Amino acid sequence: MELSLMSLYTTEIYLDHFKILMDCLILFLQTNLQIMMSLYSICRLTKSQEWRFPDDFKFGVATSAYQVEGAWNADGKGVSIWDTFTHNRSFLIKDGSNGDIACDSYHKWEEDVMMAKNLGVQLFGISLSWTRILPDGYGTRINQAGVDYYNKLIDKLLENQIEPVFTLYHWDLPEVFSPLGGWSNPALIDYFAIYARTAFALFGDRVKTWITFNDARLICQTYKGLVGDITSVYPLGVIEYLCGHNILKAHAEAYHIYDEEFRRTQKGKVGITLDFTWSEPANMSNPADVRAAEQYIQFEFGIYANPILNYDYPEVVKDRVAQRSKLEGFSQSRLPQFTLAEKLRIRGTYDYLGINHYITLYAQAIEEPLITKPNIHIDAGGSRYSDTNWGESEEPWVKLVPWGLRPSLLFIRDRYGNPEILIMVNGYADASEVLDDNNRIKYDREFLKGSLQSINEDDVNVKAYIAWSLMDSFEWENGYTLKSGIYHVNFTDPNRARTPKKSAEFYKNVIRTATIV
Ligand SMILES: *[C@@H]1O[C@H](CO)[C@@H](O)[C@H](O)[C@H]1NC(C)=O
Ligand SMILES: *[C@@H]1O[C@H](CO)[C@@H](O)[C@H](O)[C@H]1NC(C)=O
Ligand SMILES: CC(=O)N[C@H]1CO[C@H](CO)[C@@H](O)[C@@H]1O
Repeated sequence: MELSLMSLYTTEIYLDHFKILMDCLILFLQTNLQIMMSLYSICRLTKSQEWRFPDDFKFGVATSAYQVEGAWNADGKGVSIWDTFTHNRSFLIKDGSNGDIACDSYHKWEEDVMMAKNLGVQLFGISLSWTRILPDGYGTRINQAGVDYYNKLIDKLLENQIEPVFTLYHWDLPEVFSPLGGWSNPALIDYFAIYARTAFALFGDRVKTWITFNDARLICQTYKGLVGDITSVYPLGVIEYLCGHNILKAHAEAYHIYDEEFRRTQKGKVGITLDFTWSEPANMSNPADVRAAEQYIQFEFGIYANPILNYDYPEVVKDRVAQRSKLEGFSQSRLPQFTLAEKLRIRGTYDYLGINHYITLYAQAIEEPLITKPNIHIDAGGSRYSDTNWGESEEPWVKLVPWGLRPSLLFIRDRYGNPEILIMVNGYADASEVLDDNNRIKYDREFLKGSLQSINEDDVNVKAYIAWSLMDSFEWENGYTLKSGIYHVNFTDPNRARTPKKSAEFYKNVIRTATIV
């Protein structure tokens, strides 16, 4: 009995202890849960702050005239080199197609604006068709129907609180200049100046961001913006330099026209958009590879950036072309020289810099090639390759290498005094009609992160991200086989129906929250 009482008693004591222990444990867990909860929210906050864009950061989408407008000969539009090229040399276009109708944006512009509005973008990048405004290219007369088209578009954008960003030249040169050798002919500088002045005068009351040229390198180093069959007719290693020389001068003229005649009243900004392919030394500890990478960057980017953001062509470009030209028997360098007055006129002609970044390549030193035909790639002196481990898109040249953007932006910061930068064209291309474009989302997310890291950690002055492209369009020599759009376009449908892809929802959320989600 005693014993049983005793055991009862002890059991009770044990139970009490147990209860106290349990209470303790619960209290312990609760406190820790609270600590963990607050730690979690702090972590989440820093995490989201980390991926949050500054308040003044702007997002946009872009298209270009020949790629979307169609209406190639409507209402008095003149003929451009891309009209001629696609009509007369359709065998050079992957699917034999052309931009005669394209996305039919000449008629469907209102829907385009609504798509941009649905995404919530602050910026809409378009290019003007030179021959829609000045049909003969020379500018002897203005085509009012073309002017009306851009006026309607601008007004609709502004009505929806979207700022237009206008590129003057996105490769559709008036055909009349083709027999003159395209941009290799300095006569084009004056005609471009007339066109630029006309555009500023017509639209500059409402358009505040101007880009003179989209991608000088692609204009000059491929046939894209020169004349139809440039590669077969013109000596490589000569024409690229003549073309670049004239484009730099034409850009500077347009800038000065804006500065002297329009800036005071219109208060806008003028810049140029350049392509930056990042070249990474194949072996960082090998000085020859480091040099090869630097040379590639200077031949592709510095050759255009340096005269504008610094002064004259980069030394290494001048030296190497002069040296090789001499060995080839040229009496002077294949790279034309700027006069002192020209260097000064080009220097500083930017309010910001537009950057197109698509790819990264490894650069490797090679033995100095033997003297053969002049070639800008040989002038650059190196070889490049991409890593087979890099994620590939359906178009083999577009690799998923997001880390190349940051060093490109750092290069600009360090060499050119941290100018304001707009990331203009940066988009993933796939070859199939997918609406669930998960690869595009992955690509965009990584590049947006790269942009944000550059802003937050490197203090690079990136002010905007303009995604390429609002919708699938005519992708130059790839015709309609490459798809870069956030919206799908049905090119077999006479109505060119547009459908948002999955990436539309992604980009919309990024813009709405200014956060990479
Ligand atoms: C990189 O270059 C250094 C210096 O030339 C050399 O010692 C090293 O072996 C190279 N590394 C590779 C992986 O080739
Ligand atoms: C594209 O449009 C054509 C013609 O209207 C239609 O037959 C086809 O189903 C459409 N394709 C898609 C993917 O919507
Ligand atoms: C032979 C030929 O097809 N010529 C065409 C070249 O392109 C221009 C512009 O589109 C047409 O007007 C020509 O008929």
